[in-house]
Amino acid sequence: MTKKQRKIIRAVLELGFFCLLLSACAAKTVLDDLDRFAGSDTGAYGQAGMTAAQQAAALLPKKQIRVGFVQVGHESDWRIAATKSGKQAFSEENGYDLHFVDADNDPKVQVEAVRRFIKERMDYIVIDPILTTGWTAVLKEAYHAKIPVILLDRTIDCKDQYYAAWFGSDFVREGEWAGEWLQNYLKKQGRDQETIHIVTINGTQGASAQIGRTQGFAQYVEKNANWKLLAQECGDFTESGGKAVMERYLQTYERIDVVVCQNDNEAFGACAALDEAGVAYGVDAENDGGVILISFDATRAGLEAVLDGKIHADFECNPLSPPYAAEAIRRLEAGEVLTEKDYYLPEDCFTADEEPMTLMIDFTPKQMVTVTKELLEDREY
Ligand code: GYE
Repeated sequence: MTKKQRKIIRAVLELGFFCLLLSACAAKTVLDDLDRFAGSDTGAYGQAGMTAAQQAAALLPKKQIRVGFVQVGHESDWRIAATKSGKQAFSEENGYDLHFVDADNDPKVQVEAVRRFIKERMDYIVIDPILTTGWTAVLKEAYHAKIPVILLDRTIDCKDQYYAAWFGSDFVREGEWAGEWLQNYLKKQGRDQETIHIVTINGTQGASAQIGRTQGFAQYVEKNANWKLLAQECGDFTESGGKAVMERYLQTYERIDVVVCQNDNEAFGACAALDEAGVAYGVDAENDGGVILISFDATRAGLEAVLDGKIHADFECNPLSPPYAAEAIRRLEAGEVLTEKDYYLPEDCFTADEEPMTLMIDFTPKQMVTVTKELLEDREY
């Protein structure tokens, strides 16, 4: 081979290598430029359809989606079910790199976690907010960093442009269901003229679940002149909190007819306090003046207590919102636009009554569901 020939071969090889390098760079650019929200001057959520870059990226091997998820804590059975659902929905198998933070009921920890997620450039941020307040500044930061935020469960006071979607429950409606049930139940018992002494054990003060359930039930307190709301203390959605509040109530009030617990764990705490004080409660004791217990969440343990006749009625709050968030992310990744901001999850109202009543609110009937052993076996949480 002559010198000239070798030179030509080297030039061809170099050119080939250069072309390879170029195409690798091009692929990288496609990935880097895969700004899901490119061209959207309305912030993180304004784009419709798939761009050429997105279509090209769809052909490349899938990258893991980095999700920062800050959870309220681990205060209740409901919360444990919600966390389990989140870890499953955002598992490695499903293509996620999940960064999970348990805020242990500390709002400051939640905001700090979100700031860290922004700094670490997560692809998405998922928040179950402890409180409704304190979110605007940090959500603005996420918005300007073009990181979509998905809210689960509790709501926040913040312009809806700062989050992509919310999946959760209608807490006011849950409170109304409880009120409607009690009103009908007392009527059935012929107690609609009797003075009914009610205490409530509220959830974490300032959480939208607490605010909504309180508001919904209050409408029925107003409507029923014979209901006397004695006290509304905070049990922080925990069993120990519920027990401590119930103990105080038992020391303070001579007569209590109804205890409204804003979640199942508080109800378990209330049962423990009633047991210790030797006060009768539950379906069997009721005709002898026993206390009527109402609860929210309808977790497995809660429904077992309904089946045992300890809790009269339990109003479900669905903890399985994370799969909805994962579906929202799938759609955003595909360049689709979410048609709604706020999505309500399906939920039921449970009773041990074999002839469950139909609750009617705003001309919308809600048929209650009787708890059975079979029903419990089929439930996910
Ligand atoms: O009722 C309670 C939990 O935010 C709806 O928080 C949720 C509430 C739920 O700890 O058990």
